[in-house]
Amino acid sequence: MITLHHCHQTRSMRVLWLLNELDVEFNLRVHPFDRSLRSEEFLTRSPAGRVPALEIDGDVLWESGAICEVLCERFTERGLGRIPGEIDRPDYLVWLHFAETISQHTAALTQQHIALYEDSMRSPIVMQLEAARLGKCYAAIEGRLSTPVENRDYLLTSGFSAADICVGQAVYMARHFATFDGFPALAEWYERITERPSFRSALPPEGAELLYDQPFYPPWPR
Ligand SMILES: N[C@@H](CCC(=O)N[C@@H](CS)C(=O)NCC(=O)O)C(=O)O
Repeated sequence: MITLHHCHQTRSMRVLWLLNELDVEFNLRVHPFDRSLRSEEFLTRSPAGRVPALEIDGDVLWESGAICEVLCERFTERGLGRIPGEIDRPDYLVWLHFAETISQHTAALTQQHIALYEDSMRSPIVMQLEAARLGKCYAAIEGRLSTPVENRDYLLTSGFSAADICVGQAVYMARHFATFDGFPALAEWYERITERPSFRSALPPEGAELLYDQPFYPPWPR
């Protein structure tokens, strides 16, 4: 049996979205996003105390990009990965891992806006810089989606893949700090992929404790 260790609205959501999309059986263990991720028990699953962690075939994996690659190679029926030799394989790897480039800026902004609880701890310069860097990531996605290729509805020419899931989920988190203004292709693509039932099922259920309790955090000081 597969068990996903998950916190709502975090990077583990991309693994949850992928598992939903692959339509495989799994257990979901939802953890609070707090110090309990540093407990001795949790550290046996994820040595830096991070989510996601995935128990599969007697192994425990961490790192969302690696987990997504492994799952796509293990469950090939839905064609969400691209194996060595396939034409889109290099682009698949590039975009799947670009999710982390986006997420590191979102993580910094989440720390600045949410985790640091006293205004004296916050840095308006870091906030502005990190939001601007998210804008550069959006520009990269916009450029990719605007490249004149027939049927460029998704990041890969060959169609929807785990790369859309990983980048899409990273954008789901990033949009709390950077709007889609000026990025029409990104906005259309985001709407297209988040209409999927598998994404909807990966959202926090009604009443769940949220990491982001407002849709957008404007630059500080507000
Ligand atoms: N590169 C890792 C990053 C994992 C990570 O930092 N996850 C965050 C949630 S988005 C986390 O668990 N943070 C807990 C903490 O920093 O205490 C991945 O993609 O899995």
